[in-house]
Amino acid sequence: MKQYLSFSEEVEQAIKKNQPIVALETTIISHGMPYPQNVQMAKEVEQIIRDNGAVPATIGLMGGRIKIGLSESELEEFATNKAVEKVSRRDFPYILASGKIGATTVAGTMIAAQLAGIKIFATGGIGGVHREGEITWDVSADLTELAQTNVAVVCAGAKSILDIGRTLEYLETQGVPVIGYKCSEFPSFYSRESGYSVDFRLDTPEETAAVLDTKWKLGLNGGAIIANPVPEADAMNFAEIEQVILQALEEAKQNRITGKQVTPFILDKVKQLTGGKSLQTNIALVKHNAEVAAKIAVALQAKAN
Ligand code: PSU
Ligand code: MN
Repeated sequence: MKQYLSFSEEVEQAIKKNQPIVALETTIISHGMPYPQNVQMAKEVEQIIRDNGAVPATIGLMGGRIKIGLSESELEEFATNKAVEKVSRRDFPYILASGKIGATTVAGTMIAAQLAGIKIFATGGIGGVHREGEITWDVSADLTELAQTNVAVVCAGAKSILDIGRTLEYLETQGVPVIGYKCSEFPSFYSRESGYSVDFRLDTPEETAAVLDTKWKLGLNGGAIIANPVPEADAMNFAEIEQVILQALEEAKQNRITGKQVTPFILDKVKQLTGGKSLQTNIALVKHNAEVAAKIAVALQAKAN
């Protein structure tokens, strides 16, 4: 297994010194946002994690290796190279064996983080059960990964491009705790509300770390969702975004978009239809998640040291 991993100097030092580390994904860079906002966001998010006492480890696949921690030029590569593939669980063997460049999704990043011994991961939103998933069977591999891999995902909930109700039901079946960080309602990415409740509300990094520590000490394998709503000032109106999403979903259907293209297609449409406002909200919530994730990583590391 070790032959497939390669660590940046910063992350290697952090592991040696038992410092808290936060994993970050690359699909959000290569398939989730346009250039140059994507690479700017990636660098800023890393700095926010450092400013909050942890070490960032952005994860991606290159040259047959799973890279844990990327240099600035590697981040730039993920942000600009059109050949970057989107990598979930099923894609690892092909991308690594062929030496292609691959950006990890939430599922892919969880797998790599677990291999590297990293417990906390910050992102924007998770994939889930798509609307009309009962017809298409489009259920993100993020959910099955959360069921089995011991990494906590700090996110702003799930986008309402998804069927949030069915997504939460699936997580319940698979035993994945959905924790509201300073909130009782599950957030829907662009907005702070969704109409659905979280399972447990926690208000501090220490309480959150205690729950995670207890889960894994009990041997209850699998991840957890730490749902951290977008800051009030950056939030979008729930009803307004719903109209945009309905239009984006309709266009995806008309264009017969399927498989791994669905999520990137819809994200791009939403961005176009909101005149870039959704991108601003997206960046703000990722930064907020990075800050909270770093604080939780610090609290969790304090339990281990
Ligand atoms: N949701 C977002 N932004 C994203 C993604 C989801 O708001 O960039 C990405 C994440 O990498 C997530 C993936 O893991 O899309 C889910 O893709 P799919 O639905 O194909 O599993
Ligand atoms: Mn899918």
